[in-house]
Amino acid sequence: MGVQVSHSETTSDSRLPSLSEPGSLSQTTQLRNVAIVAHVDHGKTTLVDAMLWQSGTFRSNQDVRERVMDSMDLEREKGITIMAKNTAVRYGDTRINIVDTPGHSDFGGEVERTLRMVDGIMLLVDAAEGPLPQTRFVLSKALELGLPAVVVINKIDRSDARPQQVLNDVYDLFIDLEASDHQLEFPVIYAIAREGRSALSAEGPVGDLRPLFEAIVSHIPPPGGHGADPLQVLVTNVQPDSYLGPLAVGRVIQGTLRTREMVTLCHRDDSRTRVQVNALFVYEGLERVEVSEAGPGSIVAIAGMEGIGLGETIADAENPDPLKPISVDEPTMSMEFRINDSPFSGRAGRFVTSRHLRERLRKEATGNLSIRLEETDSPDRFLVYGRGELQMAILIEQMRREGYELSVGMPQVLTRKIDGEVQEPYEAALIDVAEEFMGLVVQKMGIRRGLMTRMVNHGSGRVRLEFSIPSRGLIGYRTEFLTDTKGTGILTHLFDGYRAWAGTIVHRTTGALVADRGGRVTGYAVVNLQERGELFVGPGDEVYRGMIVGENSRDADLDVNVTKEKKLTNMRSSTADNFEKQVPPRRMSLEESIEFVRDDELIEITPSGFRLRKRHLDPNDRKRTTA
Ligand SMILES: Nc1nc2c(ncn2[C@@H]2O[C@H](COP(=O)(O)OP(=O)(O)OP(=O)(O)O)[C@@H](O)[C@H]2O)c(=O)[nH]1
Ligand SMILES: [Mg+2]
Repeated sequence: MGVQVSHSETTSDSRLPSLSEPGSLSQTTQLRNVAIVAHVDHGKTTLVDAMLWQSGTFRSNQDVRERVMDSMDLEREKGITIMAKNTAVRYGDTRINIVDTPGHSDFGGEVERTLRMVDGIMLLVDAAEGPLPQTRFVLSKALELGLPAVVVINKIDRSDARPQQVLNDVYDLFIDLEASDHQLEFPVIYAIAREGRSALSAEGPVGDLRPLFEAIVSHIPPPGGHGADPLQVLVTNVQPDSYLGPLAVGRVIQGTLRTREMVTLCHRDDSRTRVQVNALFVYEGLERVEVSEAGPGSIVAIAGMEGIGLGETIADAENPDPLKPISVDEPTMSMEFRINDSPFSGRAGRFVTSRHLRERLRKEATGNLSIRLEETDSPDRFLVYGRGELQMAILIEQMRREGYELSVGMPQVLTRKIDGEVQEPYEAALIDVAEEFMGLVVQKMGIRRGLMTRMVNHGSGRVRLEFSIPSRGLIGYRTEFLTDTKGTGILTHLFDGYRAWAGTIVHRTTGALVADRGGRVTGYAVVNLQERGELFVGPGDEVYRGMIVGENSRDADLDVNVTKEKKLTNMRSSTADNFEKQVPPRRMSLEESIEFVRDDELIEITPSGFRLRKRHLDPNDRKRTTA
């Protein structure tokens, strides 16, 4: 939980505020723990901004950037939340701990474990888009844990908002997910998170966020647990800290944590270790504030917890009684991570060996419950298991920025064999497009073995289509879908269980243009080759043999010479007009590259950028393996 903290305020603990003094905030009736959950982009982080402002966390003249909780570089660049993060605000006498969560389905694991920290959720739903697959996923997880919800219909300022219908859909969703009677009695708040405004009815006067704060205080129960009981802290995150060592973040379920006291770390494998609480923090706005003790319901960060793992329990020193360890849904896909062994290896990166790669991936698997690492028979090759292409792309991008070089293969789905039948993961895909694109989308989904299960026409010119489709079929489809719908379509999907293997699905119908020798790309070669397909390189770029330099318009690979110089005898014809005819190269993003590569290809990743290549750089090796 990447809340940025200044360590300068750390002082000796004797004068620190205690969270369990009578009359202080720790009286659990004055505490609420709530997670904000929704489908991607429905406005969670924006709403947290507004809650921070209106609870007086910032000075009125303070310069605070938008979506301040999205503090990671990649979160800001991509405009999405990747990691769940904690903050706390005050409303009157009540302290409200809020956990902002990511809405993208690849990061569903973050949400799952976050829900174990809270006593209720704010379920945000876009007033135009309505409940989408991730709304369903997060709500089902919350309902399973017995949590109550406050429903926030957000973005009622949208011109296409249809809050009443959306609310009906939300009720249907609760019923469909078998919510209890109590869970069905959720309060509803209508909001414009971007303006920090809310109301109790869709037509009602829109004021500040007081109705939302009131709904949280009255509908979400205060934490249970007794301060005098043996200690139990559920660890939901472990973050490295260069000053304090590993910080365990979690919730005090019962008992009281005190600095300098001994505790027992109860590990997943039933082993135990005893350590001392070196320092204890709670969240306050965007800061971490040191305290001397913390009671039930507190969300804390604890220093000195060397060796603690995610989902494990910090328990009483004498009477350790561990909680059930947190588990999250199984991964559905894997990707091969290997060292970079291209001819350009080591040019740009600081960490290039298999040892570096293994250590980094191990660290990731320890700190992220939804990522698993498997070693292979080769020390240069690892299998990383996770939930989706975006999750992988984020990990790769982080490693690249940290100075790693590596190469990765095409994402693979995880199959299972059940009663002799090979099964593969399926997704429930939900597509929202303008009517005019429907035909094309249905056709493309059909090619990818998608079966339409439902169609709703809102009468607004847009249709909503639901498909059941092998996860495999969706790999690589997003870019094509956006092109086909001129960027206006919405495509979301959610893992929907294992079913029979659907047979062959053609992932890419085009071949690659492959450099047949190394050197620098010439403008002359570019002009001659661009009729064959689309080039990924431009004049001056350095290439090596076996590197993919473009997409062939035919289905087979083609070896080409992109370094060809014009013959001297042709010198008289102008070289300038060559440049005019040049089509600029297509520079693919990492996600696009991941969608593009086939099984016999790799993406080479370095701090200075990435390239596509054939697994076998030597054309003779390639012929041998395909023969
Ligand atoms: N029109 C309108 N736009 C809003 C409102 N609230 C948020 N937005 C916009 O919706 C977009 C997504 O907002 P975020 O707060 O990042 O959404 P999020 O739910 O945190 O997204 P993830 O964390 O990636 O799942 C941003 O462009 C916001 O400006 C609103 O009330 N009305
Ligand atoms: Mg967000």
